[in-house]
Amino acid sequence: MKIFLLPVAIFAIFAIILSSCKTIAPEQLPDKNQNIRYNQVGYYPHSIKEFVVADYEASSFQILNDRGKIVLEGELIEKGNWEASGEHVLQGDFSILTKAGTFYIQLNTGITTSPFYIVPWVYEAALNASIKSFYFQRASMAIEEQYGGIYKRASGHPDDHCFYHPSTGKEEGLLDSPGGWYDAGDYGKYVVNAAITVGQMLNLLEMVPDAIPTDQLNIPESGNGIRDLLDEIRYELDWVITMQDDDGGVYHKLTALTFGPFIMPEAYDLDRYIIGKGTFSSLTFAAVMAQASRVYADIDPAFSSEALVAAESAWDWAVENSDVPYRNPEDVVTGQYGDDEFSDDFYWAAAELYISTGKENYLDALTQYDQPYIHQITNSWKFFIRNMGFHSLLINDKLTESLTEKHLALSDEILAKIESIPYGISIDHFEWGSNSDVLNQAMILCIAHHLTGEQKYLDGALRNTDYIFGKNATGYSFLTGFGSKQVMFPHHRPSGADAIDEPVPGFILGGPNKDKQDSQHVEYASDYPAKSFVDLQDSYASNEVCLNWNAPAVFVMGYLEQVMR
Ligand code: 9MR
Repeated sequence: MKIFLLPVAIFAIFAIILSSCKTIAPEQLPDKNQNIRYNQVGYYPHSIKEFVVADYEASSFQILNDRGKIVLEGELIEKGNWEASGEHVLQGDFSILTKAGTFYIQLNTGITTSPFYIVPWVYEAALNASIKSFYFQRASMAIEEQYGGIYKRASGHPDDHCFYHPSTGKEEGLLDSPGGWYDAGDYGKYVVNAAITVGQMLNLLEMVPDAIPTDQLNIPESGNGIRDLLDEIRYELDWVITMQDDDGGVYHKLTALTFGPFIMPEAYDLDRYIIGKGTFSSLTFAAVMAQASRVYADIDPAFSSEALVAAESAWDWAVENSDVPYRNPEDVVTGQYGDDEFSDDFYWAAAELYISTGKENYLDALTQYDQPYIHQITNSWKFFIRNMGFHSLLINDKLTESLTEKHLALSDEILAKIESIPYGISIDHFEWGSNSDVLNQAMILCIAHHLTGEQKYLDGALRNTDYIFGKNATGYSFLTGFGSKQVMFPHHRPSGADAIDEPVPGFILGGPNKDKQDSQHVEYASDYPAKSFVDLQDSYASNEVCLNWNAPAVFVMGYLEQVMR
């Protein structure tokens, strides 16, 4: 018995030490990883383990443990030049090292990386932080010290007396629309981005019901017997549902007329407006509410029924008002999230409503609004909508015969792309929010793995996730608070205004963006698309945080934590 318990105890102590380790700010570390691009958080014992050596001459590498002992040696492989980064790329592969521990990489020239872990729970802390980041985004609520630690703050944006902008079709009155999450680095709340964000995370819970069961993330609802992820999502849904008009139509957003300065939520004094009402917001609302009606059916039947009624009335409104695009009115400059092509939005809403109700009219709508089985990267809040429909149908065993084959064909295309790019990742085209493109493709691959059990899809998802944590042309880890080369100045109002050096942890940054829409405010160090990133607060086009960039990170890490342990 004792012999059996000892390794378990050592393992548990190791886990506690690791999870309580404070991540080290980059200036405390020697700048060791300029040329070696690797997953700075680490790798699972049984995952593929690759790294890249960029623009640097070396021929072999060693993996050393934390006592400096060489545990593995290997050759670097020539991968050619990558047009997107302008770099000459070599690759190292130490997948055969399956031992748990702390390790670092050393090249034959002597340069080394910082230490990283190989452990079965390698993404646990990053996953928990990426969920907790939604808590830090809560509007209309103070972040108490007992939950937020040094990131405690007062409540802001009560949103209990919001004016109707004329674009809503209303001329008078006020809307009580409190709660929900701030969208990003700004303090706006946008229905369409809320919908895709929540939808992606609910997808995971429908696909893998045991994923992310924790009720111990230290949010106010922790310990209530409902997993924290569902409590956190509910905080958003309770706001989203307030955005429905009496006739079923859904308002587009709740923001001020302009973006305010970098101040804390409680210092904000701009008037808040309910703005726009259209087909896009109504359909994405219908989709996510229909999905929520299933996921919350057992834990809150009353909310579940309310959500389904709301979803069907939003759908009915959209059928009657099938072409009402949203564009910012002249006096509004906050995020637009506009769309004027609705067939994919009808498709997602029909898919969720069909799964939830089984009604023929929604099945017919799936045929009427049939979509090409593609993944159009960039602007995922707009273009990933059709994929949301495909994924929910597949996950809920509907139309699987026709969809599975197409999903796998798309996944194989993504794998072929990974093979073709020297960095072993799936994108070479970088626009605003490119990190979410990488993660959305990892999500597609996770679903392919779920459907088939084939290792190649899991490997693809892992390789893309390595990109997020440092195996990229910037060398940054793109999750705040994690990695040895961290982003310190995200475009995130509380992080900029709270007088704490480290940004609020758990946020995925936008990532490299060749279009550099903010270049009048900041100077980028490189013109190469894959390097078009700068860690400056003013870089909203490369260094902002956003809900729909975190959601696929939660999906992917939640899935990996489930299948890789
Ligand atoms: O993520 C959005 C990106 O795809 C668009 O190109 C960009 C410009 O319209 O807007 C991004 O979304 C921002 C939103 O409009 C307002 N909140 C912050 C979002 C992230 O930058």
